Amino acid sequence: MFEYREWKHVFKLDPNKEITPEMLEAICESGTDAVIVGGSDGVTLENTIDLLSRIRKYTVPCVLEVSNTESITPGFDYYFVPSVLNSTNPDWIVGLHHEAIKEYGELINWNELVAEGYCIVNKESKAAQISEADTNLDNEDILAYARMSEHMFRLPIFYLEYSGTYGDVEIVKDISTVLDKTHFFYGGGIKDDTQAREMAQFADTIVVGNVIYEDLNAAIRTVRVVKG
Ligand code: 1GP
Repeated sequence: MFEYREWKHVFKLDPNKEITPEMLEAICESGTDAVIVGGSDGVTLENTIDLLSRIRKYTVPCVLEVSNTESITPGFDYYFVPSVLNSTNPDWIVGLHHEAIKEYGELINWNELVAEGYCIVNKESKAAQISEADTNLDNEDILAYARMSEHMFRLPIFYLEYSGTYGDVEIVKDISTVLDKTHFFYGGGIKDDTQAREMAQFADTIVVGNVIYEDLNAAIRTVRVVKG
């Protein structure tokens, strides 16, 4: 049931970005462990359903990373729900979640829902700006969020989000030493196989996003180095 714990490599596709059928086929047939559908802005019910139905031609597991309630639709294998632990606005930690559960709580299949403790560290990223994240963090601050995820809230996933920029491998290494039961996702700025290999040494799962749209072949190569 919690097969995501076995994933080493995932691609993240943004429903708000164009992708040709050929590119999508290359991604879905690449040998990656899963495809996450998610983005920071412009995610609608329409573009989410469109991307889901196109991905469903392939056997790769498919996850919706929920960024707003309007675009939630049945048919995904999992629903990853981020809670931005370093947000300064409670809406992004529990507020929007509370509203959604108040309205749809009866309908939610809790077995498909996986909470992610997000720590967004790239100040320039859209994700940081939208969620009003406090990115003025040193390594001890980040480690405290990782420990909080595992020991205090017992979250299934801790996600270190560098979205758009390549992160600091030392902090990724340190996080890996404090997480045991909580699964560790790293995402941000992976553009080639060397970077994929470097982060995959320490993160349980690496997430590859933007480079798909910039250099598809480089994106595909990140699968091979991680999956062998
Ligand atoms: C974004 O963590 C993912 O949510 C991946 O980041 O787009 O920078 O690869 P990139």
